[in-house]
Amino acid sequence: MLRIFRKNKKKPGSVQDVQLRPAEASGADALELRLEDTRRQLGRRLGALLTNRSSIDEDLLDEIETTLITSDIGVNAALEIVENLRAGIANRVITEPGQVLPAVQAELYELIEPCEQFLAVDESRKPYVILMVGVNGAGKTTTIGKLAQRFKEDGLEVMLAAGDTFRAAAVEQLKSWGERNQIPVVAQGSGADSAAVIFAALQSAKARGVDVLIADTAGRLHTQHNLMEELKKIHRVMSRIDESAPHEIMLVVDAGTGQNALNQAREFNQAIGLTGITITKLDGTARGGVLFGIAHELGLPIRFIGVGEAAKDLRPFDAGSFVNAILPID
Ligand SMILES: Nc1nc2c(ncn2[C@@H]2O[C@H](COP(=O)(O)OP(=O)(O)OP(=O)(O)O)[C@@H](O)[C@H]2O)c(=O)[nH]1
Ligand SMILES: [Mg+2]
Repeated sequence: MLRIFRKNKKKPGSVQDVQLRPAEASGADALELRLEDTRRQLGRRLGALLTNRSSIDEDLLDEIETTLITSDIGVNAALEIVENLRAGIANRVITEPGQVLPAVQAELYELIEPCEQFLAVDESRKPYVILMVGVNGAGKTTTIGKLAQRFKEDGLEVMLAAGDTFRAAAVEQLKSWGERNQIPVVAQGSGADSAAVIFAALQSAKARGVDVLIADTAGRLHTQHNLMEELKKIHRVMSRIDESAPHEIMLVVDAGTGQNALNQAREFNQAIGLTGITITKLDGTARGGVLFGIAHELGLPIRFIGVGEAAKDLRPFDAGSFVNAILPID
């Protein structure tokens, strides 16, 4: 049986539905507030372009294109959006300036909606194995802690593997999340072989009938050949115990790195094959537009977005809420 993590999925039937969707959280937790910097960068600037316009001209389309590109959406995605607007104008679907902003919103939604694919824990896989990868400081370990807590609240039995054996502090960081939430953490001393730790954890998780095993790994750059080979080795030793494992290879990227996050996604995907992405620190950056660039270029499932430090701030990616938060239409 497939278990959908967070069952509150409400798929918007049309672009109109998206605009009418209520916010999931209110007050300081509202997504709009958490994504304020990106909203200012993208939504407000687009809005300002369109106020007091009496007609649509080529200059306006150019300015929209520039705004999209400078909001980290990426050149290709920006060009495509503006091309579609141009077609809408030619077909007379868009006839007045007031229709432009909703059309951009619809374009952004269409672009990113296919990436709204919630993480589904397949309960026939025991354990369901998630391998977390990414560059240094992206938010891997924090995301594991938040995820583990949420799985546990969802009634699943969770185990963590301290596969970042480079720094003793990394093991401690994972252990403290585990202790806070009474979640077992399999670890060995620093300097241990990462693949060996993860292998032992998977054996133990299987023996104990744990539902979900999440494996942490040390931060690395795709250019560090040995470290990328290490990830492949981890993959190989896991499949010796369960040939379908890992069931999810999740890249964690820091939204604040902008176009670099897109590069990381491209490179890690090429090197080891990703099944999902989590984008963190959207609460502290104006560069959230990069999600559209990632969606446009890679089309990988965007599993979660991180909008703060607390466990509740790791939210399943919901395309409609995301687009509404950064480009609200009054
Ligand atoms: N504001 C904010 N901070 C976050 C978010 N996610 C992670 N952080 C912070 O980012 C910092 C780095 O997070 P880690 O989880 O240690 O990153 P990591 O990828 O495990 O780093 P390495 O193990 O060094 O590769 C920590 O201070 C986290 O609290 C987020 O969504 N919002
Ligand atoms: Mg870490």
